[in-house]
Amino acid sequence: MLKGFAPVALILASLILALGWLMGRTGGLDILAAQSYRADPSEFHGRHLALLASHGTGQVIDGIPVVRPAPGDVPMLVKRWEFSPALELEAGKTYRLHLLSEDVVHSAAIGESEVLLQPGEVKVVTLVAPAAGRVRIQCGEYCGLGHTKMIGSIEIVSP
Ligand SMILES: [Cu+2]
Repeated sequence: MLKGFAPVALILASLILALGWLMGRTGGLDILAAQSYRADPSEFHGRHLALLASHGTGQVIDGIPVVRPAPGDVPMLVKRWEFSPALELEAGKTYRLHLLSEDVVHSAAIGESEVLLQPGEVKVVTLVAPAAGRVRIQCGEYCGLGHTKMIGSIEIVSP
């Protein structure tokens, strides 16, 4: 009896795990595409500053300015140990995060996806803001002492 049950239990357990994985995937964030291009750092800085000036909310989280960008392109500077700016995104809208590392190799783990960030190369991550809550954005490449605390802020707001 027990002898026959063990393989069945194993198969059942695998099925449950697979199902959980699938649900975790579909329940996650929609990352539509990731592309890359090379950028001139000072030109990129200019775009970043322009975004802060035009869409900054005036708030600051842990020294990082908060921006509520219009749907579309959002230039984000990445460096030890921050993602700037902090974002407020509107539920259901599509954004293209342009991520540029200014110092060493970092990565951006967003939802279930992760893109490697080499200095000088912009990675574009297209995402649809989920219905509510926060989107986790975090560095996944060891980049020094503050690495484990290198977590950006993306909050979903209603229109
Ligand atoms: Cu890191």
